Formats: sequence, C-alpha cells, structure tokens
Amino acid sequence: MSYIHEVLNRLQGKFPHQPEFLQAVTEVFESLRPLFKQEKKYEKYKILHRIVIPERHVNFRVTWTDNKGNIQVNQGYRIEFNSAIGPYKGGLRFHPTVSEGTIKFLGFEQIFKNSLTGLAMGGGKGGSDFDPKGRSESEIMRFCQAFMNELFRHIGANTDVPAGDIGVGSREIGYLFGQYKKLTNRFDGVLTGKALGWGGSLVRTEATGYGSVYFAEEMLKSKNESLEGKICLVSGSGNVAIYTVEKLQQLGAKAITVSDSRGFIHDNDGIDVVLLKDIKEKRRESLEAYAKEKKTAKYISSQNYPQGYNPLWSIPCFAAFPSATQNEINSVDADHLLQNGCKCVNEGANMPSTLEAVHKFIDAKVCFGPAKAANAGGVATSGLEMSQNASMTSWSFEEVDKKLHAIMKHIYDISQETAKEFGESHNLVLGANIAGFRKVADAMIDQGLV
Ligand code: NDP
Ligand code: 2IT
Repeated sequence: MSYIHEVLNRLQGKFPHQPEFLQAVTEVFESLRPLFKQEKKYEKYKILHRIVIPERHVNFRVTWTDNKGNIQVNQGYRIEFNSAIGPYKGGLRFHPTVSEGTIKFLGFEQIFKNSLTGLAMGGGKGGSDFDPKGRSESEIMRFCQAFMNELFRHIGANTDVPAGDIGVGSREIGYLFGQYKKLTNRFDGVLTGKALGWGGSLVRTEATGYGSVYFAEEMLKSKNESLEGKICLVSGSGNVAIYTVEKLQQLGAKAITVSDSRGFIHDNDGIDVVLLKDIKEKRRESLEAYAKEKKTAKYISSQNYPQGYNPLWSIPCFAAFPSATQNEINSVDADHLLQNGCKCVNEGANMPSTLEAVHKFIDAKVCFGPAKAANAGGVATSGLEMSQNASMTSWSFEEVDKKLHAIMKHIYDISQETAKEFGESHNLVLGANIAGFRKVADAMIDQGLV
C-alpha cells in the first residue's frame, strides 16, 4: 500500500463522521501522488501523518441570553491547524451546520491556500453552530462577546488572527474586537476584516470576490479568452458573491444569477449590484425582495428545486462562480454546466464542488480555478491588513488593489507552473495543491519534530 493510501485509510477509519474533512484531504492527497513518486523525504519525515492532525483544537462552550431572557448554549471552535510558515490565520464561521468536521475541512484547506499567497500565514479556522438568522443586533453582540470570552486566550497578532467567513462580517468582527480589547486592554491587529476607522484595510471587503475574478481572468488569458461580454452564473449573495458580481460587471461581463439558502434570482438584464447590496448588506433580507423590486428578475424558491440537482447550474453560461458554500455543485450539476457550454468554473466558496464534479471539470479541460487558489484574495488582503497594522500605516485603495491583483497573478503562475512541472498543464487542482503543500512541508522538516 502506498504511503498516501495508508494515511488516508487511517483517517477514514478514525473520522468516518467527518465526511467534509475526508473529502478535503482526499482531494489534496490525490494531487500529491506525482510529487511523492519523485520525492521520498516527505514520507521519511511522516509529513502526511503530521499535517492532517491540527496542532491544537480548542472546543469551548458559549453561553449567552437571548432577548427573552432564555439561556442559550452553543458550541465554539478554534482549530489551530498548522503554524509552519506563520501565525495561524483563517476565518470564523457562524452557521447552524457547523461541526468540528466542518472547521477541520476549512482549516486544512486554509493551510495550503495561505501558503499559495506567498505571505507568512499558517492555517486555522473557527466558528460556532450559532444561527445568526432572525437574531437582533443586541443578540448578535451578546453572542460575539460570549464567544470572545473564551477565544481571547488563544489568539494574538503574532499567534492566531481570526477573520470573517459565513455569518461573520464587519459587524461581528466589530463586536468580537471590542470584547477582545475589553478583556485584554490591548489594541492589537488580532482580527482582520476590521472597519476602516479602526485598523481595517481598504479592499478587504471586496477582496475575495475581486480576487476570484482576477484569477478567472488569468486562466482565460492563457487561452486567449476574456470575460468581456460573457454570461456568468454566480451563486451565493453574501460577501464573496456580491463583489464577484461587481467586478464581473466592471470588466464588461454579465452576471445573471445570485442565490441564498432559500432560492435564487435569475435576471437576464444582469444583476443590479446596488439593489443587491441594499437588500443583503443593509436590510439583511431574503432575495425574494430582489424579484419584487426588479421586474426583469425571476425568483426560484429552493422548495421548487428538483431532486438531485440545483437548477441554477442548468442555465447556459460561459463561466460559473460558485460562491455560497461547500458541495453546492454535484456531478449532475457539473454535467449540466458542461453540456451547456460552460468554459470556466472558478471556486469563490470553499470546496463548492464535490470530488466527482472536480474530476469532470478537469477531464473536460475547461478552465477550473480550485478554491484554494481562486478565493485566496480574501485571506491575502487580510495579510495586507496585518502588515498595515504592524507598521501603523494604511495604504490607498489603488495600492491594496494592485497588490491583490499581483498576488492573484502569482497564485495563478505558481499553480500553472507546478501543474506543468508534473506534466498536467491544464490541472490547476494538482498545481495549487502541490505548490501550497511543498512550502509548508519543507518548513515542517526545517523546524524539526514540534
Ligand atoms: P456570507 O455569510 O456573506 O454569505 C454566504 C452566502 O451563501 C449567503 O448568500 C448564504 O445564504 C449562502 N449560503 C450559506 N450557507 C448556505 C447553505 N448551506 N445553502 C445554501 N446557501 C448557503 O459568506 P461569504 O460570502 O463570506 O462566504 C461564502 C463562501 O466563500 C464560503 O464558502 C466561505 O467559506 C468562502 N470564503 C469566504 C471568504 C471571505 O473573505 N468572506 C474568503 C474565502 C472563501 P443565506 O444568507 O440565506 O444564509
Ligand atoms: O476562507 C477564507 O479564506 C476566509 N474566510 C478568509 C480568512 C481570512 O483570514 O481573511
């Protein structure tokens, strides 16, 4: 049995109840096969055995009271996965589906994503099964404060730097930061995604979506293609989706869909990003409101979705930008996209395509931007926020955007060059995974058994 197989078998035996984590590990390990054939040192130093186990798990209780005075109890997590190349870095997710397996999958992915950015950031992730939907401002604040009452012990500007993810945006980062400061009496760059008036970076809000589109542009450029005038599908309607739509429009493409957990909007006129921001960022309402206010739009409720596939991915398009959540494109959705002529799939969300779907995209040789590479612009700009905080300066929008653009190009280049080195030029999954892994694994070897 090969070394890769042995470690995977062991994990499958130990964590059958963490399917998302096993999926993320399987995808990386499949990519590493050609590297391990060439290079024996990683097996000698048992790097795979080591890299799949977080350096530290923090599981904690979060207790708070809701507006009716009822006691609420949630589970909190911070998984400090790997610090070989820098302090732990990664977002916090607040969503009722969050389990230890979810945070482990996200933390594992984050190790390689952060490595690809070229910045000094290790991998971490955290969150809670808290459901922010329907909660008032003061309930959100009390939950964030209760969450930080434990988290503050484990984080620090040079130790572990959390940020946002699903359900955690600048409002939550504000409450978390306020409580951190209260508890520690320190004003540190301990969280990223802060508001501009107290240590945030310009472009961090836009970074993941803009970066995702910059990555797609690089892939298409290599095929003498561009996004201009093209029909695009976007899923999600949160931070990543909104700024993906915005950048697509700036480049002359037409994004015609967005979705949330209750349904999706199909607007052949092109998504009205001003209206979308108003509904999602200001009013925090469901997308149903969009169709009520924009007559060219159709709203399809998820209650009417057929069994086994998402009709959003059946709409003919040139490019697809899944930007909502994990496993939102299955193998049937992948078939629909390919049959309808889709030439580019770029993963704005983390692990939005199932393993079967990824295989289909790679086999079809369409431009496929894997999440670790395509959505790294968010954490990269968090890294730029950390640099600005450490040097007590702030850069202009243009400066940060230029750096973000350069980082996305760098990520494309190293992923592509690495894919080529291993004889699979078109396979950026392989290229990104090997390039991200090598840097971390070599650092682990350099630093000994710790
Ligand atoms: P937001 O909370 O801002 O938005 C999430 C969007 O996805 C919402 O439209 C939400 O709908 C929808 N969604 C969430 N869960 C589900 C679900 N189970 N089924 C259907 N729809 C769902 O999060 P972000 O935009 O920040 O994150 C989106 C994705 O991008 C995630 O995979 C995240 O990990 C990834 N990502 C985020 C980065 C960032 O900087 N924010 C960086 C890199 C990756 P509803 O409002 O109805 O819940
Ligand atoms: O998945 C991700 O990369 C994020 N949610 C952003 C993490 C960060 O630290 O900015």
